Amino acid sequence: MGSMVNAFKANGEKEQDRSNHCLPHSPRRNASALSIDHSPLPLSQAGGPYTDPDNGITFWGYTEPVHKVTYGFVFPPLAASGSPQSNEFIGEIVAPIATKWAGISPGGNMLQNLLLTAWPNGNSIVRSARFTTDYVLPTAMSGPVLTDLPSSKVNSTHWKWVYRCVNCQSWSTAAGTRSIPVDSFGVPAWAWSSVAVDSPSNPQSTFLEHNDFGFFGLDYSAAHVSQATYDNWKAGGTGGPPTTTTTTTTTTTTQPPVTATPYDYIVVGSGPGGLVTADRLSEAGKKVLLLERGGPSTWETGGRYSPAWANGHNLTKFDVPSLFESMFNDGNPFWWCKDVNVFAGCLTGGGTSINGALYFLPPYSDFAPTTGWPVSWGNHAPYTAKMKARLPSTDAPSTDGKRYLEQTFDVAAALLKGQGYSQITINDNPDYKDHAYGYSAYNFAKGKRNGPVGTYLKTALARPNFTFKNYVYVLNVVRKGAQITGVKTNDTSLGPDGIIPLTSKGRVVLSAGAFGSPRILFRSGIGPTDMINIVKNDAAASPNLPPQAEYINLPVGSYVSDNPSINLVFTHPSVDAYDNWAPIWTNPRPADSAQYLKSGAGVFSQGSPRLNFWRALSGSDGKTRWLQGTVRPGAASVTTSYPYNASQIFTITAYLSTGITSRGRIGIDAAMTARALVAPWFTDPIDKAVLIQGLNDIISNINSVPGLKLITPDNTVTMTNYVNNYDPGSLNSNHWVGSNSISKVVDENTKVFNTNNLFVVDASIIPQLPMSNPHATIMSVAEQGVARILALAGGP
Ligand code: 6FA
Ligand code: ABL
Repeated sequence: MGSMVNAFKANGEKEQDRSNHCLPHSPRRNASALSIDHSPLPLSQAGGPYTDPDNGITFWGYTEPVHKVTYGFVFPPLAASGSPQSNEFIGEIVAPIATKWAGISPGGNMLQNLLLTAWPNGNSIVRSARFTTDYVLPTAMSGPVLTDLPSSKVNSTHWKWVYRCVNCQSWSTAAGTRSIPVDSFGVPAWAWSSVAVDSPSNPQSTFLEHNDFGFFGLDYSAAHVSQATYDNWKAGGTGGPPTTTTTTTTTTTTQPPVTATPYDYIVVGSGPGGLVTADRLSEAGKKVLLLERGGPSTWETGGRYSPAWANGHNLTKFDVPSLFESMFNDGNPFWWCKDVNVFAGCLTGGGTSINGALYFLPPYSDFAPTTGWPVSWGNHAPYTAKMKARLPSTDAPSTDGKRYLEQTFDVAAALLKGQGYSQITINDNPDYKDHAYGYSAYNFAKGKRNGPVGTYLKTALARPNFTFKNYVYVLNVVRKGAQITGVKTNDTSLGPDGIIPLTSKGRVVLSAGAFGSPRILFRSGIGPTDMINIVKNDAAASPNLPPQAEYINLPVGSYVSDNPSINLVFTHPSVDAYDNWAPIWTNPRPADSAQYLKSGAGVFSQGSPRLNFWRALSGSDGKTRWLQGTVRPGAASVTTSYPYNASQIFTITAYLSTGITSRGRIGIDAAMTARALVAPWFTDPIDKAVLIQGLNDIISNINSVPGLKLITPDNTVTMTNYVNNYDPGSLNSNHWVGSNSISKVVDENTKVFNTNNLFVVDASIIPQLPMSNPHATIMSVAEQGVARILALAGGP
């Protein structure tokens, strides 16, 4: 692809690239997210004060451990209450020379934020303030005035940019004024690249998207010095004690000792796996504690992040189905996990509170012995039936029973019929997955997101033996050899050192997701040696590891899969691209929002997908692989040489699913960020060949549908080249499974091997990709998993 102007969002990439390469996250902005200030990030990611020996300036900042770049800030004194804050700060970026450019967003997210980027050019630093409202290359930001301070330099090992930034604490955006939270806690974001910018002498140079990014917690309220000290530093002066303006009074009152309540079961994570598990355990009368690192989501759970147009209607972003697409272009997406470098929901409901809500009952093949499930799991249907009874699906979610915005359904149905597909009601016939299509099925009810939060969590919360806590980050399990005695959290009000104990026969169930559960295991001394060594080298985490003789070596993080997926973008004159969903949060079509507010009906009661289809394909290795397709109005990116009508675009995403043979690996880096160490897509070239075949089949009869036009790829690119040149990170489908595969890391009762009382129930135990978007399969797995845990002797 080479360098290009629109480098943050390179041509041919699809939406998922945001998850891997841009900054999808940001700190909170509303009441529910405020409690993130309770530091849900592991301590190892929190910054603090340090003095730069070159200039004597005391900065508050952080050296991220992977690329070893330091980002620091220092502010003038906080204004007296009621007065406006000063609008400047001094900052620095100190980077090893391998850093070809680095960037910092003090506000903590890429969109709508002050972004400072810098790189070396010969012996000088070239830098700029930039801004963007979308995940594209940020461009010059008007307002900020940058002055380089004298200690900026480039030498053979490092470059350092020390700067004063004026008009930089607050800035205007189309959505109002944004500010750095100078009087409280913030989560700045950094971006890093090993690829040089296109024209290093030009501050406005284009450059390719960052290779890496991350976050750290910073107490901005502490990062202030006296005006005299600040004035000295901003004028290039050095040294001087940092006369802090905040005086801390040490209280001598002794707090009463914290007492901890023991539980029969501690479930970690309130995603689909954790909610089913916790509900069923509490239903059985056990004393259950469910811990969730994030905050509330839907209105019913206490979430209050609502669009202005729904004021007074008790509806949040997580309630209104059509707001799904706005998850990806919000300036303050506090719901993404900040220490997982792909999309993952860190809030009540986990992924099910932010996902597309496609809900497909698992076919028999999801649990067939050939897929890696133990034979004893073969009779799985009763568990799916239990789930279906609790959470029914609907493919006509509007409260008036009508379907809306169905043009893409009609066009895609015409195409598929020509290839011998039959229309079915998808969840009436879960095993019919070859040449079948139907209306997209969702977990919505009464015009709103429902999922496990609206069902399982609700019944659990009604029981006196069930306790749910938000904003509690589980760092590790506490264990003595094989016996788990409790969990260590970041919340010291819950027990001495944040440790919550188990009752004598108690058990812990990890449901922290395909990235979160492996990380907890590594931090508990369970996993491959290289991962435990990373924990050992982390000053904050290492003291919590058990003695080395008690490490449990298991392939945690291996055998990972996710669907490789490719977007095809089309136009058709009948299609309403629904403004590509862009205005739904701020400025929706008035008739549609009014209809929804009045009766829960209309376009707003559905997500974005309109049609799903499946077929089987055979590979040159004699194996069968299934392909799933999802059709939706709009598109994340269009690359075409054709003129086209943007109001008529729609996307078919093709996912390769059950049967894929590629596998990857999940692990942590030195910052304890969970990430794919080996990407799971196309490690077997036959997967790629089969997907290309499937894509070619999808468009094989395109000329039989009058007016239908494929615009991405266009006729200058063959399908094979389109797939070959697809950004690898963009193949991500957010359907990660397998990092604690059953029979490899957990036994057939979901118990972690070589432990007495530690279990995992979430996407991570699924040994092979399910047929469809996975959350229904995950919940149904949890139904069987928790039944087995309850049946297993020796428990509470
Ligand atoms: N799946 C579907 O079936 N249909 C869809 O339409 C669909 N769409 C999406 C989607 O649009 C996006 C953007 C994403 C990211 C995923 C989608 N998926 C879809 C996938 C589906 O949501 C996931 O496969 C599913 O949620 C995974 O379920 P798990 O139970 O395995 O894990 P989660 O990540 O949902 O939940 C883990 C929970 O643990 C979170 O709430 C997290 O905050 C919490 N947690 C993690 N670490 C923790 C810790 N250390 N301490 C306390 N809590 C922790
Ligand atoms: C899923 O299962 C996928 O994980 C999501 O990626 C997908 O949504 C939903 N279901 C709905 O089909 C897409 C959005 O439609 C895009 O707009 C978004 O950019 C993309 O997810 C991000 O991965």
